[in-house]
Amino acid sequence: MNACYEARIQRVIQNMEREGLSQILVTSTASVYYLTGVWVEPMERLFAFYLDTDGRQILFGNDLFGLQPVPGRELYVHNDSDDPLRDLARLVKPGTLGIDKAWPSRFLISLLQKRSDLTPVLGSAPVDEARMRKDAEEIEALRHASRVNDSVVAAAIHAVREGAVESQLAALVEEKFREAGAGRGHGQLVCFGPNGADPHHEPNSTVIRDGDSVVFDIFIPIPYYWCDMTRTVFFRSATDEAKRVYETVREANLAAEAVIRPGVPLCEFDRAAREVIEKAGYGPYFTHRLGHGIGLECHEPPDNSASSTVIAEPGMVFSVEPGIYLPGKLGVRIEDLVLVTETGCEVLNAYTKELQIVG
Ligand SMILES: [Mn+2]
Repeated sequence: MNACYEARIQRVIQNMEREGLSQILVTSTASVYYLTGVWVEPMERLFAFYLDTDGRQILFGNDLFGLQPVPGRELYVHNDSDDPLRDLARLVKPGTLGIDKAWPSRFLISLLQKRSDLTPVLGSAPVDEARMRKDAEEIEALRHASRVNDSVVAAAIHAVREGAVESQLAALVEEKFREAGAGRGHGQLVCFGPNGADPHHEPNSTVIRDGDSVVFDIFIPIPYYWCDMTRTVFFRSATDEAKRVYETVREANLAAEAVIRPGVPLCEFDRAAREVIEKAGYGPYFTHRLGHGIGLECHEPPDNSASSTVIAEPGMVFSVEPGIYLPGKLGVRIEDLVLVTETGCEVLNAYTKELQIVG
């Protein structure tokens, strides 16, 4: 088995021992991939990876998934006519079993009905904690995805002109990502003017107007690790208020990035950004947390919010994305991904944050 997977398994086993868990079922697509290199989106079928602290590894899945046996990892396949839990229910040990937070209850309840000697507990933490600290391969994949995003966002901003339509710019972004190797998923928020005041506005047939803020929030996995960057520009002109909002958000983004280093709780990064926005009088209009962890999933631990108790450690990657949303007027958000380093942070996005008036 590839050395990086073996190292990750060992890290998860250490986390299990610390938490007093001797066996876990890992079932989220991203977490199984992280530990095995096998990417399966099982939909309604059963897919699970069993791990115990003796290092026993068993993969359970439908034979349609094309799973292959690998030295060091047992494989049990079933087909659509079988009871999918047949082997799993036979092989887990009595006692406490850590269950993935994402495992469907139809499987969990069925397992418990077959095995009254099991005590299920939430068992995602050992893997989630390992996934929070990215290893060298993951960091390289995340850097690559963000470099691609820099060039896609540049192309999208370059395409802002008279007659531009939100959904057409979104389609252009999609096309650029396919060319760059993004295989699945989609994620582009393109918001003109007042539409940008909704942080999750979906691109539609809105046509650009002079003076609009244009928010590009661009996120996609390439091919497994996500990028996620937001830039806001203005079309042809910007009011004094729009410029003031923009500079406040930019200052908030930079203020947060300036205090990111190991040993500091993540809530302080949110505080640093929020203070800038509050001082400028826009506190009530920064309506969401500062950011989210990212990796094999677009949103994953650690939470980067005012209530986050996580302490920053080298290898963590999360977004820094303050915004100000003025209903009926405009939205401005500036988002980078950052990697916590030994001494501070590395901003993975290089595209400029200077105020730009385009078109
Ligand atoms: Mn984001």
